[in-house]
Amino acid sequence: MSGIDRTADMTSNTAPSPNVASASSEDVGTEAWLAFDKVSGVGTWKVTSGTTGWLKYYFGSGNAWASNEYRITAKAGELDRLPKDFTFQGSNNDSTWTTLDTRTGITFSASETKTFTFTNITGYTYYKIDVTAINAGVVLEIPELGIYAPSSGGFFAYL
Ligand SMILES: [Ca+2]
Repeated sequence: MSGIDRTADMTSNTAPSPNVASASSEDVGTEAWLAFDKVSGVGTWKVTSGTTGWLKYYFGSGNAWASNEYRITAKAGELDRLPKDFTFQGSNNDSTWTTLDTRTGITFSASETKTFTFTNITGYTYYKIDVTAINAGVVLEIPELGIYAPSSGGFFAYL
């Protein structure tokens, strides 16, 4: 079953509503939403400093997707800034998080999209990638993150 990127084409951290992008830190011009703007070559999320951090996406109240896949897309350069060791987590209250996938030693080639799949049938309104190491650079950066759910049967509206 092929998945679909369920994130919106974000134009700010809070648009289009009700989607919200946020991060552990973000520089001016490299805010969280730029990892969800569907453009990998220019817009990118970057922390203010350091090699660790998290990037979070909220689908809005009641909009719980049962994601079983996410994809990270690299730019043409600065590949050493991308996540090497990280977890992918889901939540429905932005407080209690469930680790859905754990990766170590990941590397990227220029403009590559890497797909990470895992087993999950629970719907979550919040997802985040929590990065604990990058490859060699001094600052963490994610050009594009897609949060995928199955093309059918993946949506759970908790009312
Ligand atoms: Ca982007």
